Amino acid sequence: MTFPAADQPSQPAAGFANFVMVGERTNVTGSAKFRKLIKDGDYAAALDVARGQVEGGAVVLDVNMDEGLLDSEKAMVTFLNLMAAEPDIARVPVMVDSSKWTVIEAGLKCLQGKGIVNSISLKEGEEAFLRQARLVRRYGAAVVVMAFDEKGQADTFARKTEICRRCYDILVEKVGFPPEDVIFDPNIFAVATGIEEHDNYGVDFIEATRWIRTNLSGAHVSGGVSNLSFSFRGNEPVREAMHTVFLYHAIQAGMDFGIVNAGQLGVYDDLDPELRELCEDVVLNRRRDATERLVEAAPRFKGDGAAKEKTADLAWRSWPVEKRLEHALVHGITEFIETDTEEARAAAARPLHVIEGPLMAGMNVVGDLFGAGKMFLPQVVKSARVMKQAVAYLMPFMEAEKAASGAAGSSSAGKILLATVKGDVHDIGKNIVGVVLACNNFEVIDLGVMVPMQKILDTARAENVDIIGLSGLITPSLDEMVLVAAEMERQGYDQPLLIGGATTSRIHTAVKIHPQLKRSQAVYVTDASRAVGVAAALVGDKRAGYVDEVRREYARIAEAHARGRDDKRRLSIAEARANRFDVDWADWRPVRPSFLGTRVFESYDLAEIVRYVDWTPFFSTWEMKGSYPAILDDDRYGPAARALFEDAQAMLAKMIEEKWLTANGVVGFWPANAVGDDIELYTDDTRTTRLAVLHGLRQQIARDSSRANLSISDFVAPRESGVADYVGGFAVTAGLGEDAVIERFARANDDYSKILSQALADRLAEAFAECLHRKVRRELWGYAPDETAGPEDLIAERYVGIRPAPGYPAQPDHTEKGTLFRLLDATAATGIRLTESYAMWPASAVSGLYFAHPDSHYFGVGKIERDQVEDYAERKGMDLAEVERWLAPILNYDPAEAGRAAAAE
Ligand code: B12
Repeated sequence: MTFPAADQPSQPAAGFANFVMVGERTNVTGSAKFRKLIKDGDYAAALDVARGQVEGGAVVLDVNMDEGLLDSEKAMVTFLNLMAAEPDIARVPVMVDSSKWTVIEAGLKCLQGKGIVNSISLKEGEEAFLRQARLVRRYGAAVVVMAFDEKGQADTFARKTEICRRCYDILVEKVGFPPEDVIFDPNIFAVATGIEEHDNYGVDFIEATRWIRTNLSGAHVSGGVSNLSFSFRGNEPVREAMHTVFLYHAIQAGMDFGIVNAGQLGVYDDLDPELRELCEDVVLNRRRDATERLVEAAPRFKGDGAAKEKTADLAWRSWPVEKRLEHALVHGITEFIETDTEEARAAAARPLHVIEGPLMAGMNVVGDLFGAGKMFLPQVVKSARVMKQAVAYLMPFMEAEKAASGAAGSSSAGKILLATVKGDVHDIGKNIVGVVLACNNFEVIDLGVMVPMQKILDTARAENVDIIGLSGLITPSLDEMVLVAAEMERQGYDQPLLIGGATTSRIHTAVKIHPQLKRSQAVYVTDASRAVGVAAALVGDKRAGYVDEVRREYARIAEAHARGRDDKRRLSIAEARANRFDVDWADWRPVRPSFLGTRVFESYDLAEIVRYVDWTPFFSTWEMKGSYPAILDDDRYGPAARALFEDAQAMLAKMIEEKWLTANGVVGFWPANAVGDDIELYTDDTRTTRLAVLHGLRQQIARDSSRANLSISDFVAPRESGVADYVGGFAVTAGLGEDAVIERFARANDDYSKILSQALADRLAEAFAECLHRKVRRELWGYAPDETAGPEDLIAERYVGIRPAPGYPAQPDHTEKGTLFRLLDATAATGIRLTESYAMWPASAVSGLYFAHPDSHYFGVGKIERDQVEDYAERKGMDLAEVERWLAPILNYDPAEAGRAAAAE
């Protein structure tokens, strides 16, 4: 069952997209007002209650007429028939709610569209449950299933999940219910009651929700939210905050329906921070004294308490303008920046003085705090956003001044050109570096991604830059960087060259890039924080000394590298093959995938994908090392990590709700067998016609027979075994639309949101790969139909099978993506394109293979020798030199030297 939740005009809070709000006010047991209206027979006013719920954002209306003094059946029929006649209410599906089956059936008969029955349960045993379920099914309605069995209502995680699993199996297997028509209600109970056993009720519900959404495929989760805050009756602000906080977390865990008072829900981000934390402590059972603290604080928030807090927050608005600008910069507040900048400008002799005076002074404070480890990257990027908006405001004044007098020009620390090299699409890292450098008064010219060498060089000359900085994510970019360096030398450039990005390294810079430059110097920079120090050293008067130091260091590295290569004995490819990974193929009965060929997944549900996000790398993108969720409570990073995470959740909710991004994917399966180190794919099960060949590289590190020399082909049954094996492939992206989002934020001078959106799109791409892989294992290939691994297990890779990607250590050859894309017809199917370096566009994309064998595992090919490369080139039908270029980072020899030696023989 699907509901247009995302189309609703008023989504109440961040994190609420795709959440179906079920209006609860048309329930005589829950609303005294509605009860009175129905009892009095005032159906016109009762209809207004329904209308109010719809206007407040309810997507489904719960209608309940269970009142002792009422003829419930008659009241239900009358009200539903009246609702059906009101177009603005009739479009909303009805949840027929009653404990009496006769009332439910009477209600179902009135409904024109698909209805929902609330509820059935195992309370009276399996037989009654089956009977009711079959009737619901006959009416084509969806059903709410309470976590209630013969023993009573489920209150713990174990009981909730056990009952839901039992109901699910009965409904899906015995009654033939479509799983998406099953909505579980695992019971929301009151917390903060003062009874210790109740403290974990919120967590039990949230965790049971997560479990249901992961393990009971297709089913939904709902709950009556107002029960939660029963202890705070009479204090609406606190109740509202508790509901908002609870829903915020429950929805992230997968709760997608909720019976709530649709008109009264707060916005998570807008809650008073203190109240939010107090409520969160209670709902998430984070501290033993959580209830006490909330009870104690609650009266302060009843009435005008919150307003007082707000006034205190704004005390800084009365400070002198310089202090206000500093405060705004340090705290990343853009709200008043134009007013304050204008005030400073009006008082200054020249607009430039505002930049060089209070704004730079504020940024220096930011820089010092960052340097001292008291501010973290996300906060600094937010500060940069404030600075950028202030500068943008001043720009027209400075231009006017320049036009009038020919003056102006600022004293920047230096001019730096940044570019992601040709063939590479990724630029988060570069963007972060750009922001951090700009915060430190460097003028940054960012040429973006996929920048051809000559454009880099021409711009550097035209703009007379002091430094050129190159970025790259994938290994083919390394070679492109070497080419840029060689060309810089040939064309007479003497600017220092900064090298950065995930795939670059000090060794590669020292061994491959540094030797290209005689006039200038290449310097490898690990991260954004270090970029400022390096750039400052390269433009300052101590440049010569710094360069000498780098040169000495790189010479040492190059020597050590050469020694290491000679020392590390490698096996010949024949020896390595003799020590291949041994699988007893006679015992292996591969599962045939549910289809052969490809299947396309268009506009995949982002809300579903979000559940698979691994947040740990998200924090490392922002230079916060530590795993999620512990990082949120980390002594050092905790507050900054939490603020960042909140921003991320808020943006994610918008991304989903407003459909900023589209996720497309394609999956394929083919009959396959290994032939030597390659894997042959066939057109059909007769295995007579070859469709394609996937090429494997084998580890050549010297090993004894206790550990094999691996190749990906070892995980597929060899042709001679006669075993009919299969291989899968996939390509996914969550980044269609990403460019427009980035562009929008760039135009608004909002680097923080720009980088945040990129980092989220990357997380979604990886999560999409994870989510589809799970679907593959359980359904599409179906070799692990009973797998119960939840998202945490997926992150820890606790499942059978692997999905190695071309470029990852098990298959470092990016050109294999060409074959994969042809097999999947990936560009037509998903919109993902390959660049000349085999990077994928949009940047947030992942592609790879699927192997199902239980022994298959990730590994790194490591360095390889020329004998294998020659053989590989022949198998691939490519020139040796070309293969050597693609595999340059893993060659255990210098192709030029080897070529000379071979020619001399
Ligand atoms: C997250 C991630 C992804 C994300 C997004 C990428 C991203 N955000 O960078 C997704 C899931 C989309 C992805 C996809 C792929 N990835 Co990936 N990915 C990573 C991972 C785990 C982290 C990279 C990251 O985000 N770091 C955080 C950012 C902020 O850091 P950064 O870009 O390095 O930038 C910092 C510094 O490097 C420096 N810096 C960067 N640029 C510059 C420039 C200058 C001038 C200076 C001074 C400094 C500087 O400052 C930045 C800020 O501190 C790395 C492994 C790793 N631990 O590095 C693999 C990794 C980069 N990925 C890899 C690969 C192979 C891929 C794929 C090709 C796999 C595939 N077949 O699908 C695709 C390619 C995507 C494409 N569009 O073509 C390989 C690349 C090596 C290789 N053999 O090519 C890596 C190294 C993994 C590995 N061990 O094999 N990946």
